Amino acid sequence: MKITQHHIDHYKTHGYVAVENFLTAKQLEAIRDELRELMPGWVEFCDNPENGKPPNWDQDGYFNDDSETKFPYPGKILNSMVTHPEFRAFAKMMANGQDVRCDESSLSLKCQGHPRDEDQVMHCDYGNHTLAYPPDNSDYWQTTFVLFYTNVDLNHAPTAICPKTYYSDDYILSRVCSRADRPELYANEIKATVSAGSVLMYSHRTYHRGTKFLKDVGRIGHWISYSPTAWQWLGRDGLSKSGGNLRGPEILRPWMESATAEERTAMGFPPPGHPYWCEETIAGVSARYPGMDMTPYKLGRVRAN
Ligand SMILES: O=C(O)CCC(=O)C(=O)O
Ligand SMILES: [Fe+2]
Repeated sequence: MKITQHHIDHYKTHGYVAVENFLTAKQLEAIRDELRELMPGWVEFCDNPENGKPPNWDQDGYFNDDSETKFPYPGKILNSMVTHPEFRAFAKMMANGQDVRCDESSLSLKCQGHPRDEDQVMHCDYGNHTLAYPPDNSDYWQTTFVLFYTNVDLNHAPTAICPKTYYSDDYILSRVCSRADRPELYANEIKATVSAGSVLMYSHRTYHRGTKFLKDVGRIGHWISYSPTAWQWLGRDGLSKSGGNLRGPEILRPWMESATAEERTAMGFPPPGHPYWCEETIAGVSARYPGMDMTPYKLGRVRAN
């Protein structure tokens, strides 16, 4: 386990924590190989700006649901980061032990001059992760994990975070806080400088912001969010849209067929043993995903009966 009690305590007190070297060197290299295929030129540029900016470096796919920045990815290892057992366990612990599911996986690739090279205002991420408001009640807590696949020092637009202790007495948290209104949040921010392979974790009740690049360099981060499954107003992305319909490509099937039942559940699929599973649904899902091993759903039915 890379996430230790020390990290858990820090997260609970401050609303965030960075876990250095969360990935092994081997995992990191495998991910970077996938990224080299998926987004040609980005790893090379981020590692060494003398290699020049990647093709279409100024195009931003982060907010485009159909772009290659979104789950599922063509390879195996990036997908396995999204359903990482430590992320699931941590998010579940923060949500008071409830079941959780992943509701966002977005690769964030940016560099100096990029449309998202910006000095953001302090904010909480709940604007696009809940229709309502994140109360100070852990039944509703959502967690964001940011894996960095390239080094982030002060020049690489580190995410700035204001520890929770500076606003724990606030009655409600605003989505955004301007520098003029809350100078102390900015004065006490901490820049999350980390080495490639580290993960930054923050809650949706944690003020943070993106900062500007100070040099002509780039950064690759992977934003992965988890929410309790019980509340329908939580969550950012639904996966069904990647399943293809009469129009648009089907990019979901290879992942659906190769994932474990646990990984599928983490992405919002009905878990084994759920009342959803009956003869008809097992046959229908199996027809849709011929390569899926239906055993866990069949066995779950037997156990539930
Ligand atoms: O890119 C970053 O470091 C932070 C971005 C961010 O917080 C946001 O866009 O909500
Ligand atoms: Fe944010």
